[in-house]
Amino acid sequence: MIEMPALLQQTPGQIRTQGDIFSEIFLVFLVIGTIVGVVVVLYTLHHGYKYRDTGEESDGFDAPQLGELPTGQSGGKSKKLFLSFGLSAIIVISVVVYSYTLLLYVEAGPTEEEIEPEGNMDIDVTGYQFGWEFEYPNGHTETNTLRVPAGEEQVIRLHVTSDDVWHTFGVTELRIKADSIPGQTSTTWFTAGEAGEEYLIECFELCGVAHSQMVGTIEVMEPDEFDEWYEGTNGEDNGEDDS
Ligand SMILES: [Cu+2]
Repeated sequence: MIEMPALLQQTPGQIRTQGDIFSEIFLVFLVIGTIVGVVVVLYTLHHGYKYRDTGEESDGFDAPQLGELPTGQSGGKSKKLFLSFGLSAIIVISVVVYSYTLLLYVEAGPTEEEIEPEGNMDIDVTGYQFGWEFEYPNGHTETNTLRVPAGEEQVIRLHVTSDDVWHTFGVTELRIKADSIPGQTSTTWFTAGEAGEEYLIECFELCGVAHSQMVGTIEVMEPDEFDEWYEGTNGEDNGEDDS
């Protein structure tokens, strides 16, 4: 969907996670910010030195006297000003367009072509005071533990809502966060990665006395193990991962 410089590209076939995207945006901003910062500081120091007060008449340079107002610039200098404004505008607009394009991808998630045929699982998440309920496509529900199959092309889509007050579902390690608001559904997604991993789920919206205990775990299982577990759950639509 998005063309990236070769340096920043992922291995082909691998889905770019939200973590990848945010690290990349951070890196790009860091590099551009460093370059711009170095140029501005060097330019300032250069001028500070070039136009320093040496006590003698410099050739052709008409330094303002104390109390004298600068009369403005013309010719070459206004061109320089125009150029610097132009360059800044180009840099800022490019960075805005670039981040916005990536954030659109973060919102939408990988496209159908990027995912394996059965690599898409929709899970409903409901926040309540004080915990998380997960409902699988077959109707099976779990509290505070979200079991998911491993796999870099296994995309888990979460549809998050709330039963009572405002909460926010978030997993720092996966760089995902979604509002949990009664009457509304917000969506986020992740790929679980390797089996055996565990991620901490936390509530990121102060929601009451036990807000800090409103935690859960994402357990990443071997796909076979997951299928076995999932088929044993008491839903009506056993064995089907996609709804
Ligand atoms: Cu909460």
